[in-house]
Amino acid sequence: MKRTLTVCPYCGTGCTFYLVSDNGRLVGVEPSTTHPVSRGGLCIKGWNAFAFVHHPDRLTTPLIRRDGLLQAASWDDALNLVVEKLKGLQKNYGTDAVMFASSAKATNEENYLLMKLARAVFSTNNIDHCARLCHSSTVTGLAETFGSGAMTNSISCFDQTDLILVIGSNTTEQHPLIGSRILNAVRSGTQLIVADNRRIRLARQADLHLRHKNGSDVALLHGIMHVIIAEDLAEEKFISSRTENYAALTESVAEWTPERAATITGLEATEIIAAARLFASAERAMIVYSMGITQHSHGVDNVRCIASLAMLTGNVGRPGTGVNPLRGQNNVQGGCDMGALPDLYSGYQKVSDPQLREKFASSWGLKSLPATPGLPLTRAMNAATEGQLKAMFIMGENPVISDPDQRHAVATLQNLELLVVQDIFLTETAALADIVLPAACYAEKDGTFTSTERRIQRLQKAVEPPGEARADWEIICRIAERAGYPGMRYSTTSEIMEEIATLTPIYGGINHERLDPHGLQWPCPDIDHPGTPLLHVDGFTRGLGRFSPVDHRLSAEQTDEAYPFVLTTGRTYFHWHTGSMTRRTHLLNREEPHSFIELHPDDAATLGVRNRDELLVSSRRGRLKTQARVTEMVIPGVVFMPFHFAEGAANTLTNNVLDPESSIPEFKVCAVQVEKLP
Ligand SMILES: Nc1nc2c(c(=O)[nH]1)N[C@H]1C(S)=C(S)[C@@H](COP(=O)(O)OP(=O)(O)OC[C@H]3O[C@@H](n4cnc5c(=O)[nH]c(N)nc54)[C@H](O)[C@@H]3O)O[C@H]1N2
Ligand SMILES: Nc1nc2c(c(=O)[nH]1)N[C@H]1C(S)=C(S)[C@@H](COP(=O)(O)OP(=O)(O)OC[C@H]3O[C@@H](n4cnc5c(=O)[nH]c(N)nc54)[C@H](O)[C@@H]3O)O[C@H]1N2
Ligand code: SF4
Ligand SMILES: [Mo]
Repeated sequence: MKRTLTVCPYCGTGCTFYLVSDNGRLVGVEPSTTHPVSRGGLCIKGWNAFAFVHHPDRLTTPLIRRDGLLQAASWDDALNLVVEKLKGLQKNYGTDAVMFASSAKATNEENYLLMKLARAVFSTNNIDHCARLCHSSTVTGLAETFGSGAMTNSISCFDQTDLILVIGSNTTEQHPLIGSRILNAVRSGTQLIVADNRRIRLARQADLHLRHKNGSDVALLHGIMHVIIAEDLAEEKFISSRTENYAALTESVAEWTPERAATITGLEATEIIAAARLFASAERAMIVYSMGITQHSHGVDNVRCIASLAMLTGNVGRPGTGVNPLRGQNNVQGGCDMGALPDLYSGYQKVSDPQLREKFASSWGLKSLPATPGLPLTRAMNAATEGQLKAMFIMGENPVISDPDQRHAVATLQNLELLVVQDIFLTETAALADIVLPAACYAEKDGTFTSTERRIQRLQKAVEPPGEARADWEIICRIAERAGYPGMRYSTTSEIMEEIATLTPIYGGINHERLDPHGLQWPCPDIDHPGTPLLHVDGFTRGLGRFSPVDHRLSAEQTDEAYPFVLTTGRTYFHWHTGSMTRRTHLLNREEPHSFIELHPDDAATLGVRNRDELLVSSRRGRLKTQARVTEMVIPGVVFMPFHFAEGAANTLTNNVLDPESSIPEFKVCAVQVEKLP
């Protein structure tokens, strides 16, 4: 038996484990007892992370659509066709007629290379990835207020805090090993406020559970800040020495009495007052948030309010404090760090800055690089519908199931003149492609992932990829080669990391050797730097922290007679997003085999619905059949669906309306009708 230490391919918590293999086949997983985050534990997805790797559905050869059918092809034919078609479309319609979608499942090295391929070889800034659907509101909101969009503190801080506010994060299910840290902290006396109207596991342990209406976080946070200021609980010293624009904040929350906030949130004014007093009384308070905050048409405003609350109470820059957006995918932090974003190179260096363009161009052996920022992924989908975008190269994403408004997403992808999908399985998206490229999965390659606490860690190859599947980085390099670009020849991923380090100040001191055994946290500017567990200690990345006041806006779609329920969507413990991996993992799929919808017992009674009844759910965009789960997890008037299931796909219902600043879709609120099927 061989044991290979590597990083979990599921969530951004960043647990490491040993893949156990026997004769080239994976047979199990063993946790790492010394790792600072997993500490000998794993969640059920981690324990089962070997199971999909040898699944018979794995893609083993390139496929080209001929006579309407995807047929096996050689790598040479497939890659020649990719390059020929992309270049041809660019010749006819301009370089920005193509879009690259990178992958938070792929390594840092691979994300860096795909962004280099887009910019250096295909001369477009049209590159983005699923962070657009996820924490783009964070990247925008925290860059403005703090100067850096990442989690300010470290996971170990949960052991050193007095109070944790969990707002819009189902931590025990979605970041299980962080969730169990929070539960441990609560057991040893840390106070817990949960602001989420679902009765999630953490809510049952909370000192205060705020079940406010979906989409009302700005009102809630305004009400809380109003009370803190009115009752003189603000941290004046921190505000005067470390921040700017405070007067504007006080003005913007002046009218947000708890009574006014109560009418919008559906809470009692006393609950808002209690939350404010509890939060402000803590010596060290941590804020944890995730999709309940970001996935709104006012997601950036939500993030701004969270940043303001932390600064107002002096909770930034010390252990056990901070603003902690939990990043979702195993390497979505890395995808952002590597510049798989339309306006930024690696290390958040702006494409619009001529000096930075010059730096990247000269390192990449080019005279110039494109200057105008590219399209965010969600806007690219719209541009494709309208015909401005002609081709998409999608590496490791499955938008048919994960994008809002499925009918729109499918029509868009079908409207393209060229769709290339590079995945490990023939997903619903790959099934629509003109060319499919088979990729190696995490267990079959090396490189690095960056976890939510900015910890860059090494994955190591445990087994060979199936058939002719190749690591994403090798495929990207071969495409560059065929396109006639000589600057992408690497024999190892560590050579790629050396290049990243020279161009990316926050990764300046990173090389593969230094990452053993437990990785390093960026910023790590030089080779002697020990890494940075805590951001904004003496000053904010941008200098002074900026209070950014916001106006209150309702969610784009409100309920009415035809669509009387609020639908909110999210996840379950057992499945991963579009299910490509977890639905092919027997033990996980057995636990949660069907699409379902959570419905409050009062609503069920009104509709005459019993547990497990088949329901028809419809919105202005589409309809689906699913199974009722009658439960007090949700409040009356709100229904919840996970989006993991292709049959009964929640995204047939969701609303493709975007936050104007971050371009994130409003996955957390739309209006639906629920009916019992005869
Ligand atoms: N098992 C599993 N784990 C995962 C994933 C997975 O698919 N499966 N995905 C990963 C990824 S990429 C991500 S981004 C994270 C997401 O992790 P989370 O954000 O924790 O997960 P969600 O279920 O999307 O939403 C969390 C909570 O937001 C609440 N919510 C909805 N609307 C509102 C609102 O208006 N205000 C507030 N305050 N709360 C609201 C919901 O009730 C829900 O409990 O999970 C990661 N971990
Ligand atoms: N309704 C609703 N929709 C949502 C959300 C929501 O809360 N509600 N959340 C949104 C969020 S936060 C996110 S992050 C997105 C996620 O959306 P996606 O990123 O589209 O979802 P995944 O299923 O994680 O897709 C990852 C793909 O990568 C493939 N893959 C795995 N490993 C590799 C590899 O090494 N190489 C390659 N090339 N491919 C690989 C998998 O097979 C899979 O097809 O969904 C969004 N959609
Ligand atoms: S908590 Fe996240 S990283 Fe850890 S084992 Fe579970 S899915 Fe993997
Ligand atoms: Mo995500």
